[in-house]
Amino acid sequence: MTTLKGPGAPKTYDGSGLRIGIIHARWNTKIIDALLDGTKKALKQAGVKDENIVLQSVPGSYELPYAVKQLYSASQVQSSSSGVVGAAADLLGSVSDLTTEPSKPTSSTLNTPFDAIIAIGVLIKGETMHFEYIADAVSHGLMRVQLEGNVPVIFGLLTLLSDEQGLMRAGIGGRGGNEGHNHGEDWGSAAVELGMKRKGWV
Ligand code: DLZ
Repeated sequence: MTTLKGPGAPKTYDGSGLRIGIIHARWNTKIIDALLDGTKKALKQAGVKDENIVLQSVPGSYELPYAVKQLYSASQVQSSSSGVVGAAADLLGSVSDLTTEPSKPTSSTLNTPFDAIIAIGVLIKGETMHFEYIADAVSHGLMRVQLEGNVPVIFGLLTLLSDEQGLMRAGIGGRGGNEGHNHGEDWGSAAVELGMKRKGWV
């Protein structure tokens, strides 16, 4: 059944030839983790291979635009060099420094430019103006990165007025038996569609 809101009936794409980067903030981890699950589920359903999904994290949403830009630049430099040497290796090292996760990009996972990058963050409004400043800066920053870098950047930033809004949008709500909808699934599908459009295949 189609609903009034949302991206409409999903289109089917073969994402098996795509490389997708995901950068997520670590603030509000429970919601982030559910969104990541939804995102990866949609990517895999579209055929994107595990080894072509590179996951990185940053402390908070404010760091997302820089991290997306850096990850994409590193993959571009790497693809135009004949190996992980010189400047490419230096850049790769600085990208790896963005996270403490064990699954850092390696020479084998960062060998062609990404077809799309998904930026995921969860901002929850507090008592101060922090929320407004970060939401505005990140929205504009991500748009700049995608237009100036010529790479699709999927806007996975939830700007929420309450925890409950976040749980519902991550599909882990629960009031009245309604768990909500996991927006990560939409972001994964959007990344595949835009990745294909970037390649000019559709
Ligand atoms: C400081 C801050 C606050 C108050 N709230 C959030 C939030 O709800 N979601 C989020 O992703 N990040 C938050 N941050 C952290 C900032 O995004 C950023 O990491 C720090 O200000 C350091 O630059």
